[in-house]
Amino acid sequence: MLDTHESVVADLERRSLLRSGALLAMAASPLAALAAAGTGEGVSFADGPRPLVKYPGKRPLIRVHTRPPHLETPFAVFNEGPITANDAFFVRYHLANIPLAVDLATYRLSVKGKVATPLSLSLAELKALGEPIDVVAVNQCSGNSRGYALPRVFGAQLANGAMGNARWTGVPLRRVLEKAGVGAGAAQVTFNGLDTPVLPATPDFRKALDMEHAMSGEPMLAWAMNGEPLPMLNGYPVKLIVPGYFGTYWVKHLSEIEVLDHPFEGHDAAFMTTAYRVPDNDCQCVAPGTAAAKTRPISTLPVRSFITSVMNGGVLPAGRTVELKGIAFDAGAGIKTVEVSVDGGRQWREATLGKDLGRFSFREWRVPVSFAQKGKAVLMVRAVNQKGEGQPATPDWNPAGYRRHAIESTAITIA
Ligand SMILES: Nc1nc2c(c(=O)[nH]1)N[C@H]1C(S)=C(S)[C@@H](COP(=O)(O)O)O[C@H]1N2
Ligand SMILES: [Mo]
Repeated sequence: MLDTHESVVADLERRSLLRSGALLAMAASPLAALAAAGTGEGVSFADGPRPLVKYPGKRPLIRVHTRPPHLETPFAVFNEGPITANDAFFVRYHLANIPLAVDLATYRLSVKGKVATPLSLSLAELKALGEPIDVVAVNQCSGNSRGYALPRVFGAQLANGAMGNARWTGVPLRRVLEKAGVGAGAAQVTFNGLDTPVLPATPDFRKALDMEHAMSGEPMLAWAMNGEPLPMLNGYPVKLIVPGYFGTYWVKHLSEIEVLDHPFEGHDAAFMTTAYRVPDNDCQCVAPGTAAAKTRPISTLPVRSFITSVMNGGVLPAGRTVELKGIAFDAGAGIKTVEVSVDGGRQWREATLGKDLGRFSFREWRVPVSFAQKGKAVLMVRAVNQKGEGQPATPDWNPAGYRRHAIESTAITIA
């Protein structure tokens, strides 16, 4: 597996180097910004439809970039069911030195800092800490759907496939911290994985949670995803799961947990203190094109909903009943209602919710609809959670293009 992966990565790097000159020239062209939407994935990319690429353990996924690997799930996958298959799950890394294999004979998870007893746990020792728990939870990248931001923003131009829903098995983070013994002055806990930067000037990828959140019983250390060991590219052998929070906190290849008696800061805190921040106000948004006066770390998932059974540019028949199907999710209050419009938002009808797999999971929905007339139609879906939170009709904006959660429209043809 090591060889295959290395040669795949090397080959991809060569090809992406060859192409990068041409791509840069295109991106710089004023016409690039005008490139039309309307492909299946619907993002106005300067370089046209995005190629699929095959990595070890994965079916062909959309190549966002290759060094480090950044792969998006083709949207049609979300119509296969509420659980995202391991081989279809998206992949995101920030640093190019990623582990291609992890030897369980030498792998250790260290727990250190302001603890009574520092720990160094093998995977077997971690598993022996208590009864395993299970949670079905959505991992969504903060930048999911960034490619739709208007005005456009820097960062990976993602469509809607930088998310996935899986059943995670592991032990609560609290169990591990209790075992190490956390002192009274503990403020934050930091998490580091086995991936490292290529250059010393690049900050390592480390994340922090407040002590209270870390001890809440919700964050967990998972070794299994949908009943299988974690795929290498999704964080083998252990990944931090933070239900309801954006994927940036879900540290992969977790190797180091450190308890601090002060807020996390310094060079290696950049992914908390510089990146992954949102405007510090209620909407976490600013006027399009402006900067935020004050920011805070991104945190929980807003309500989102998607139609999965037909995509932009799709065709549905006139004059008979068809079933629309999709998914909705939030940060864990749970989805209360899903409504669908087939006339561009004038009238809405309630969908029937599918099986409840837990409050952090995708919730499936279905609704029968019919179209009397042939021609163009705009489908829309909106969800409300148990707290009464919904989705804005027009997208709000922030400089990094994080947290898109507007009501989505799907333009189709009735034939
Ligand atoms: N070790 C490590 N963990 C990481 C990252 C990373 O770069 N390195 N990226 C984070 C981000 S931003 C996201 S969106 C999720 C993506 O999880 P996945 O690649 O398993 O889908 O991993 C998170 N955990
Ligand atoms: Mo992310």
